[in-house]
Amino acid sequence: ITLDGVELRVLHLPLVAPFTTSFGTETVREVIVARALTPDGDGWGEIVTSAAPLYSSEYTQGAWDVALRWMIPALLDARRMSPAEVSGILEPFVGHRMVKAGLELAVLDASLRLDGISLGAHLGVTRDRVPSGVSVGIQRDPTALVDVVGGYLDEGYARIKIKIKPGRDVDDTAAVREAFGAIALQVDANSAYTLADADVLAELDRFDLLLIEQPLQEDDLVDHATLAARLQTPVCLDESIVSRKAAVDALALGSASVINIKAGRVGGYLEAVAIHDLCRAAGIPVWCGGMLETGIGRAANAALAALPGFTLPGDVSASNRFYRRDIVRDPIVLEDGHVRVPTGPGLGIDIDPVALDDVTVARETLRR
Ligand code: OSB
Ligand code: MG
Repeated sequence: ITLDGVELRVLHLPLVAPFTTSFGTETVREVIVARALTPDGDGWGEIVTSAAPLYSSEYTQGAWDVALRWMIPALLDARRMSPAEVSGILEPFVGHRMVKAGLELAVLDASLRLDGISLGAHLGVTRDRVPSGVSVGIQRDPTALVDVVGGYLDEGYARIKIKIKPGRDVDDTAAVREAFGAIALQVDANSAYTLADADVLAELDRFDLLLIEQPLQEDDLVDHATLAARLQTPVCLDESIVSRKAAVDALALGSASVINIKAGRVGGYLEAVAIHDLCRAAGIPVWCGGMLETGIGRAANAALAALPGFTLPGDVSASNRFYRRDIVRDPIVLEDGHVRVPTGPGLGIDIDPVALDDVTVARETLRR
C-alpha cells in the first residue's frame, strides 16, 4: 500500500460490569485505534494498551507518544510497504509491541481490503467458526463468582477462565468446580505469585484444570520451569511470551506446556502466526488470548484463533461480554458456544462512525 497518513484516537468504552484481575479493576476500557489512510481506502488497527502499565510496561500515553513521535513518522517515510514489511520498518524501536501490532494491523487491513481478501483467508484458517471461552474477573466472593459464571454457562460459553490472586484462589476455584461439575475450567493469575506460593498453587491440582496461566512474573522463565515441574496442572504463559524468541526459550526451558497467543503482546498478528507455527510443529497447544478488544481487534482475533494449532478455546468472547455498544456495526456474537470467523475483505468489519465518535476522547492525524 501507499501510506498517506495515520489517524490515532483514544477511546473510552464503558464496560458492562467492572473487570477485576490480580492487578486492578477497570470500569472503562481506554484503548487506542489506528486508521491507515491510503489513496485506495482506509485500514483499521487497535493498540491494546491500557491506561496504566499494570499488565505490561505499555500504557496509553506512552503508546500515543511513541506512535506519533517515532513509529508513524518511520512508516510515512517508507511511504510504500507491504504488511510484512511493517515489522522491519519498526524494528529499530525497542519494545512497544502493542503499538507495533496496532499499526501493522491497520496496514494489513488496508492492504487486504484492496486485494479483496479476508484476514482469515490470508492467514490460512481451517475453520469458519471457533469455540468461545470467557474470562471472568474476580468477584466480591465465591458465591457471587458462581452466579456470574452460571450466567456465562447459560449463554453457552464453551470454556470458563477465572482470575485468581493470593487469598482468592483455592476457594474460588473450588466453588466453581463444585457448582458446575466437569466444565472446561482454567485460572489466570496475571503474575500475582512467587515460587514461595508453590504449595498453594499445588492445591489447585485437585480441580483438574485445563491450565494455570502466568502464575509468576513476566521475566521468571526459570522459576516457571521449576514450578511447572511441581504442578500437575499444565502451566500456560501469557505475559512472558513477548515474541517468537521468548516462546522458543520458554519451550526449551520447560517453562510452559501451553501458550496463550496475543497479537498485541507479541508485536503483531504476523508474529503471532509465527508463534503458532512454532508451537504446532513442537506439539504445544496454543489458544488466543484477549485484551478487551473492540470490534476491530475481536474480528482479527477470531481469524487468528481459527488457525489449526489453536486447539484450546480462546478468550474470544462476544462483544456484549464487555460492551453495550461496539464501534463496529457487526459485532462478534456468540452462537452455539462459538464465534464466527469474519469473511469480508480485510478484518471484515464495518466501522460505525457515530459510535466511534461518541467514545473518542482524543484524536490526532499525521500526514506525509
Ligand atoms: O491476562 O488474559 C489476560 C484482559 C486484560 C489484560 C490481560 C488479560 C485480560 C483477560 C481478558 O483475561 C480477555 C478478554 O479480552 O476476553
Ligand atoms: Mg492472561
